Amino acid sequence: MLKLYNFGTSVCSVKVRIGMAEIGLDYEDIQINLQKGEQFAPEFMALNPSAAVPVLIDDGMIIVESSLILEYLDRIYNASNLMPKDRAAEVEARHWLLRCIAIHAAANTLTFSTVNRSRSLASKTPEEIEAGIAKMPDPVNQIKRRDLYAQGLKSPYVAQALMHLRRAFADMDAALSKGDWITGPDFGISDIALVSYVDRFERLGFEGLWQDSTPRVGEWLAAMQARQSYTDEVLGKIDPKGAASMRETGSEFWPELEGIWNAIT
Ligand SMILES: N[C@@H](CCC(=O)N[C@@H](CS)C(=O)NCC(=O)O)C(=O)O
Repeated sequence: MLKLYNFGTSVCSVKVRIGMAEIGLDYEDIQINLQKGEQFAPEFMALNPSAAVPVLIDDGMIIVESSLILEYLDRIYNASNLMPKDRAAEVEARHWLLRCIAIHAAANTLTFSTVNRSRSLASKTPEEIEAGIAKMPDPVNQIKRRDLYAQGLKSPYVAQALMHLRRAFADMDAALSKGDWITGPDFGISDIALVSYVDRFERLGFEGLWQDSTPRVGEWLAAMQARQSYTDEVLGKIDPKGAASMRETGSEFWPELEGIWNAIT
């Protein structure tokens, strides 16, 4: 049986779980609690030295990177039915799978510079925060995390994240002007790959990122949220109290974030 190492609220995990639900794949669900630091356990880091979820195990083969996992599952277990057949649309879909790396980095930046920063500063000592950061295997990710905690929304990583998101939402909106789904008339792998990130921005109370300038993104998100896979893999696996608290805290940052967003072209 497929084994998926994942964590309930992690956007990259949600992405793969939604894909597995859409394909109709059962799996052994192995939870790695990122808040408790279980990603740094030597047994888990032997599977993924980057100390990150998701990790898929298929017949002993270890597969990391959520976009790669999605593409693999669709190809091996779903006759590539989620990949567009049209050549240009397939290139678009593969480009979105690659762009997820920058979009994920943006989700990470906006989560850690706002809600996670507030929570950590309120509940941990500076030494505890630093000890957590020091466990991150990538020294550049450590620098980023320190900066997000030190500067919050004033960090240059925030401007970088917003630059990627401006382009991504504009491209999504343009794509959605031609069809109901990201790569055309058929629901596909790009829709699955993108939804967890956009959903996270909404959960942070940041839907102003698309409401006025790229409204098709919001309509598409609502269509994705109406699918059974979203009900099962997001609503069914996220603590409603935690979700309400994320939105309440995140919304307090929106006025400041909106000012930075409006300055990004
Ligand atoms: N590009 C990777 C990113 C994986 C990643 O960073 N996952 C996050 C959760 S969404 C994680 O496990 N972070 C570890 C941590 O917070 O320490 C992918 O798409 O799979």
